[in-house]
Order: sequence, then structure tokens, then C-alpha cells
Amino acid sequence: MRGKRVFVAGHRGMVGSALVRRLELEDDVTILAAPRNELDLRDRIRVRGWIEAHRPDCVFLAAGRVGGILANDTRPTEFLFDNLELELAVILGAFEAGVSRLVFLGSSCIYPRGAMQPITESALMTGALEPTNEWYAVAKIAGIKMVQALMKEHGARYISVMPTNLYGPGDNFDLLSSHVIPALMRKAHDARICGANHMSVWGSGTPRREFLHVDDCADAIVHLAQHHDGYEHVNIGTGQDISIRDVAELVADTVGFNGELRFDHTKPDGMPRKRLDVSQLDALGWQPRIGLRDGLSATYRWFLDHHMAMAA
Ligand code: GFB
Repeated sequence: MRGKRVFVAGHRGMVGSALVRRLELEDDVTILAAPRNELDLRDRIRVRGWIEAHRPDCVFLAAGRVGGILANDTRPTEFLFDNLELELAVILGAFEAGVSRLVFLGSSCIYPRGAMQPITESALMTGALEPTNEWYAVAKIAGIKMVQALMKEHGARYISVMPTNLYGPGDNFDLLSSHVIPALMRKAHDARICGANHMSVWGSGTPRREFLHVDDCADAIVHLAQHHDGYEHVNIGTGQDISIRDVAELVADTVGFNGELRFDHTKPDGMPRKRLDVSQLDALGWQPRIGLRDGLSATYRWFLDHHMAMAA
């Protein structure tokens, strides 16, 4: 990374801002970012022009239309079209502008709903997708294929990485569009403040998810950018999962809410299990550092700081 110019596409999002924090620790790296009002990352012509003008050596594609299970299930058009447009603009724009290195960020939802656990990279396209997020998954699979096409035909040193479910500072705490951890944290916080005796948890509580702190994820992405070249994508995760009921209890405990968890069976469960096989990442010399309990505490501190700032 030393002496390199690095463009973080999506630098204001949870993953992009974590990447910026992580890259700032590197010696002599120039971080490039395009303010949203200056550049619509879905605009192919302008994105290519921006990249040509700023001449990055490396692009991290962390931008995207993201959201939790309900947002994915109810806004398929945005999740499919926005992500496809953005991938096309940034990946092809980078290639046409002569960028030598690119890291594309996907998601563990690319894998089939019934994939064997833990899910190896080779499970891609071996079965039907989970219906609540198939639109987003198809867009992310297309991103992997764009990267592979450029590598196969033109020898581009572009790679794809597939993070598991992420959480941490900078997350979205809006109850309708967020992922499970920020949603539960906000609900537990509001319930405690209002003195409520219960809070709602969507679905049955039995699905299992693997959670990785976003700072660990950013560290893994930079590690792979430095130490990995390959046609196949690489999973990023902890290799450990937990039920939604257990994570809800952990979040409630973190927040100090002692009331009842009420399961709302009108909401979808989504994929029954989603635990990644991380042996490739492990073999490449990377392990996570932030345990779930510590990560939740740090995230709650961040939420309190920003919640208070917004309320003030
Ligand atoms: O985090 P989440 O929205 O995403 O939901 P997915 C995970 C599980 O938590 C589901 C349950 O079984 C939800 O029903 N859950 C319980 C809740 N309470 C809540 C709540 O208050 N809010 C939310 N959001 N969930 C997403 C995909 O799937 O994972 C995306 O839709 C993406 O495409 C992302 O891949 C990583 O893990 O089900």
C-alpha cells in the first residue's frame, strides 16, 4: 500500500468508513473519496471521468444499496438496479481508466438458501437463492462475474471478497431498513428508556447468523488486497454463528433491557442458517480480533453518542 493512491467508493457507508479508518493506519497512503453530491456512482461516464482524473492505483468498491431483510424483500427494484448500475460504472470505469487493482465487496447472501454449512466459496450457484434477498444476491453475483470476466479475458488483478453479516459503528439504526443488530439495539434502548416491559424480535428467533465487527472486516479486506490474488472470491467472517434469539438476549443485556422478547411471526425469518467457511481466509493469515460481546458494547457506545447528538 505504501505510496499508493486508494479510492474508497462508498466512503460514508458503514464498511467504507471503516475502510478509511483502517487505511489511515497505513504509511504513506493517499485516500481518495468522491462526495455523493459530486459524483453519482451509478453514472458510468462521470465515474470513468472521475477515476481518470484522480488516478487511483487501487479501488475498494464498498458502495451499494444495502439493507436488512425487510428492505431487501420489499424494494427489489432498487436492490437489483442500483447495485448493478453501480458495479458496472465502478468496475468497468476502473478497468477502462487503467486501474491496476480493485477489490469488489459482495455479501454472504450470494449463496443458495440450502447451502451446506459452513458455506464454502464453491457453493456459489449450486442451488436456489433465499427469496427475501435474491435481487441483491443476483446483483452481487453479477459483480463477481464482472471481476472474473476482466481477469479471464484481460488478466486484470481484480478480486472479490464476501463478508458475512456485519455490524458496528456507522450502522443504520432505522427500524424498517436496518439489519438485525442495529434494529434490536435501538428497540432495546427505546424500550428501556420508555420503561416498556417487552420488545419485538422479528420472525421465530431460530435462524442462525454469523456476525463480524466492521473494523475486523475492514482489516480483512486490506489484508486480502495485499496478500491475495485469485479468480475465486474469498469469504470473510468468523466461522461462528448464533441464533437470533441468543443475539437478541445479548443485545438486550448490552443495553440493560430486562423485559420480555416477543417474537413477531408475521415477519420473515429469511435464510435458516448462514455460516461461512473461513478456511481460505485463515490460510491467508487473517483471523478476527473483536468478539461479539465487546463489539456490541462498542457499537452501543457509538449509538449513544450519535443518538444523543441527533436528539440534542
Ligand atoms: O439482519 P437481517 O435483516 O438480514 O435479519 P439477513 C437477520 C434475521 O434477524 C432474520 C431477524 O431472521 C430477521 O427476521 N430479526 C429479528 C430482525 N428482529 C429483527 C429486526 O428488528 N430487524 C431485522 N432487520 N431483522 C440480509 C439480506 O439478510 O443480510 C441482505 O437481506 C444482506 O441482502 C444482509 O445480505 C447481510 O441476514 O436475513
